[in-house]
Amino acid sequence: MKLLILNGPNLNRLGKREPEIYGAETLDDVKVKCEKLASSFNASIDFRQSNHEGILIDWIHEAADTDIDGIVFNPGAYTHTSIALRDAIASVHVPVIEVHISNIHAREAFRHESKLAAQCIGQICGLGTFGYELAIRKFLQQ
Ligand code: CA2
Repeated sequence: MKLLILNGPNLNRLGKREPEIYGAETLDDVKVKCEKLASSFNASIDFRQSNHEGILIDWIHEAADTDIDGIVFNPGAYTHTSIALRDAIASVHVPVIEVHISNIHAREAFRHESKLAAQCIGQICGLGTFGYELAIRKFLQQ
């Protein structure tokens, strides 16, 4: 089992500002946590972050053309805007779980809508970075 963990724009700033919304962990902390969980189930993860929509699209296509079994995707603010990422998810057979650290439904109105969720097998939000672990567990069915 091989999973791709994708992170969108500004998530490289995690732990540096707004800890009341996103917590104190850095993205590296999240990566280490995800790697530990995956390796305890003999699975491997490829953990990536980009601030660029096209790069995220290329990585989704690449996952479909390689041996990736599932994608855990925190698309950042592209969640609320990107038809191109929606189409990228729709264009591959790899299952995707959308993850948000914060509860997007309890925040500003512009964050309530996800352009991507309907193309994903599910959405996890508001549970902090534990959401990444839950999504990994879902793919591993543990
Ligand atoms: O809650 C989430 O995980 C989000 O995907 C985070 C995005 C936001 O645009 C989404 O609506 C929900 C923001 C990415 C991180 O932005 C930071 C801002 C300040 C400090 C650190 C990160």
